[in-house]
Order: sequence, then structure tokens, then C-alpha cells
Amino acid sequence: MAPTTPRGDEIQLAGGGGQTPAPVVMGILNVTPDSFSDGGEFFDKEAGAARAAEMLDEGAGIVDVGGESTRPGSDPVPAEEEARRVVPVIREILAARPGAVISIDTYHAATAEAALEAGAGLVNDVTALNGDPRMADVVAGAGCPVVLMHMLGEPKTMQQSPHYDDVVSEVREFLARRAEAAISAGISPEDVILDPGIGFGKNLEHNLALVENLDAIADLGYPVLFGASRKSFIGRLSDGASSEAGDRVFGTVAASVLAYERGATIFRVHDVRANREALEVAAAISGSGSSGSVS
Ligand code: HH2
Repeated sequence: MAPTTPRGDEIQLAGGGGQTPAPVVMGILNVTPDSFSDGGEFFDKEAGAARAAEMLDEGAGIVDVGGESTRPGSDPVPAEEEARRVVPVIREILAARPGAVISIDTYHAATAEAALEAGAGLVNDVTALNGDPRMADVVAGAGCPVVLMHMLGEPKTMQQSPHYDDVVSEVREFLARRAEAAISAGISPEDVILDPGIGFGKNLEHNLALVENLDAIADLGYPVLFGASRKSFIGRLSDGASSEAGDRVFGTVAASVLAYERGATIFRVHDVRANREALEVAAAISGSGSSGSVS
């Protein structure tokens, strides 16, 4: 069964009849003054709701609302301030688009509770339920899907020489353990979504190894969320150190498509239309069932 929000919306991840699962695009809405790509742009509720509507029109299946930047070097934001930022935006989005599926990007249980109360349907926790001892209970109580993400260290210092002996197996084992912990806490196995945490305590080689071997994480049997959108490693690969974050769309699309091929099904992105169109083409090619030449 697909993960289902408390309101009963299914997040459709599986194609019927053994087909390749259809990709779902999760549009990013940062209600923050300092996010690395869109900080300050959607800080008031009208601008946030308008951006959400635009992403839904472009084909986002989920809108991920966040009130704290977790970019490298960022400082934490207290839960009250975070909830004060996100709750009015969630209400405003749902007033305009009552059917929208909204995810709350937080590791604070109090923020998650307030967002779920306002109508959010899933929780995106970059600490994989480790950041707040109450979070597992909040998610289990709501009966909603949860994203469990891998991060090495914490945002303030995570990019200072991250080290792994084997990044793919260490991330895989961490996610397997966190999925088990979530299930032991009463979260349904069908509501668990895993994320390798691209850029969270990872250097360029770590990120590349994780994308290349994403199937090792997909093999755990849970839906996989992939979030490389506009991140700095894309800029480093495509145009030297160049690029403003907003210039990294084409590189992001390449990473999304290859991650899809390796088993990711949810794509957390800033540029909804570009990623959605590319993923639809990729899905049609993967699901076409044809192999070999057409004469
Ligand atoms: N990346 C960011 C934030 N939240 N959540 C998941 N599950 N996976 C990710 O890769 C991920 C995430 C960082 O990107 P962004 O929200 O664009 O920037 P900032 O943290 O500066 O707000």
C-alpha cells in the first residue's frame, strides 16, 4: 500500500502490475530568511502560498514547507519561531488548495504537531527521529508518513572533513536501523520513506557514490526520497565552483533522472517543472517494456 496522509491522500509511489513506480515531485518551499537558494523569497504567507500554488500547477505532488535552513554552517531555529513561520503558510496554502499534500520539514516535535494540526500530511525529519525524543510519538500518533534522512553530524559543522570507511554501506545501515526504530515506536512500515541525505555531512565523492549506488538503499524495501536540488556539488560538477544556486537546474535534472533509474521515487526539488518533465520521460522509457530495436 502507498503511504497515506491522515486526511486519506495516498502518496502514489507504486505503479500497478509490476511497472516501474511513478516518480513524485516534492516542491521545496523555504519560509526562511537564509536558505541557500530561496532564502527570504517566500517569507510572508501570501508569497509562500503563491509559490506553493505555482509548484502544484507545475506538477508537484507534495509541497515541502520548511522554517529552518539546514544548509552547511546554519544555526538552529527554536521550535516556536519555526512554527510561527510555517503554520500561517500551511493554512494559507490549504485555504487556496484544499487538496494539496503538504510535508513539514522539521526535526522539532512541537513544530510537526502544529503543522499537522494545520493540515500537513507528512513529516520530513532530517535527523531521522533522532533530533527530538517526542518526534516518533507525534508521527505514530498522527499515523502519517515520515521521511527518515541520513546526516553525519549537524548542519553547523557537517561539511568539515566528513569521513566514512564505506559511505554507501554506512548510510544504508543507518537508514535500516532508523526504519526499525520508527516501526518499534509504532509507525507503520508503509509510512516509512528513506533518504540518503545528499550534502549532509558528505563531500563530492560521497555524494557521487550515494547516487551511483542508490539501489542499495532502495533494496531495503522502502520508498526512497532524493534531494540534490541546486546543491553545491551539482555546481562543482557542472560549471566549476561557479554558479548561483538557481543556475544548477540542468545538473539537478540529470541527478534526479539517474537517481530515479536507481530506485528513488520522490524528488525534493526547487524547479518542479523541469524535474517533472524529465522524470516523466524517464518513467515512460523505463516502463515502456521494450528492449531492443524498433524497425
Ligand atoms: N535538503 C535540504 C533540506 N531538507 N530534506 C530531505 N528529506 N532531504 C534533503 O536532501 C533535504 C531536506 C536542504 O536544502 P534546502 O531546503 O533547499 O535549503 P536550506 O536547508 O538552506 O533551507
